[in-house]
Amino acid sequence: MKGIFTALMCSFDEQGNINEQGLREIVRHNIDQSKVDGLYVNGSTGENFLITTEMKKRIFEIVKDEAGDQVKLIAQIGSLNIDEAVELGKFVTELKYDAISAVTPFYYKFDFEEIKDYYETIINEVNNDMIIYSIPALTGVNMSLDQFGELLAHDRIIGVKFTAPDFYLLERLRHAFPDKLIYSGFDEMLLPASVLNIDGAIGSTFNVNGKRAREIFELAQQGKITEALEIQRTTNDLISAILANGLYQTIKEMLKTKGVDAGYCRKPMKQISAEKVARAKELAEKYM
Ligand code: HMN
Repeated sequence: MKGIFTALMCSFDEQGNINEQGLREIVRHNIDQSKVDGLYVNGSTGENFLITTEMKKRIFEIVKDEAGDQVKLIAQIGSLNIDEAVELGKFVTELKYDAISAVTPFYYKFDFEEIKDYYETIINEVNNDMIIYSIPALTGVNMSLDQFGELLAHDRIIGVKFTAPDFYLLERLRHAFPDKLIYSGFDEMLLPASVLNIDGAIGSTFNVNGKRAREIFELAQQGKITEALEIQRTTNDLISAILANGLYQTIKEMLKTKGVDAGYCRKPMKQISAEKVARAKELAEKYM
């Protein structure tokens, strides 16, 4: 379960329906071209919070069918509707996903007792390993070292996807939990996270920059920081350009340039202008 995991995109048509063939092509691109170690399915990048339960299930099925056992698969099943989280957790466990992951419950400003109960409810009902998905910038949920510790005390809570720029907390977590899996979530900060001995990374831009991500991660593990920084700089030139042009839309347009039918984003995400589509093509030609 270590290494580079792509936060998988999903291909939707212009009406917002799943484009099955396109999704399969995205999976193949990540496995065959980028050679990533695993896929993180139905996370933020998969537009998970914009789709129905049935669509989530269909995506889990298609990805498993296409990927088989070629790479590790983590299913993001977290939901404000805890019944949905449990239902999806059971569903992907039947499909033989390697682990589940759940975003911290958001919107209602739950206290830690409620957050803990959410994770315990899911792991008591679903017989699979759990990776906490912490992304405070989007959820508003900031957990302390002690609170992470209370969750990680469960044997079946095997790790954290840590998507925050708090390197002090990341170092403390690594030090306190050497046997748990810690994944970094901000691709633009992969090198400093790798220096702190993370086990892997989960990122959206790996859909188009997976090879560089692996190089950064592996060079850092070998202590070759100057070489890794060079690649992080190139990566960050790309990430800055992607963020300025529209994150998920630009990654999809870059994939399309390479013959992968990545489709469109779901509303309320907008479609980008022709000018931005052209910019995405330039980025694909330069960086992929
Ligand atoms: C997911 O759940 O899809 C990803 O793991 C999320 C991942 O952490 C990405 N975060 C968001 O998209 C909000 C990053 O890869 C991010 O897109 C990248 O670092 C650019 O800022």
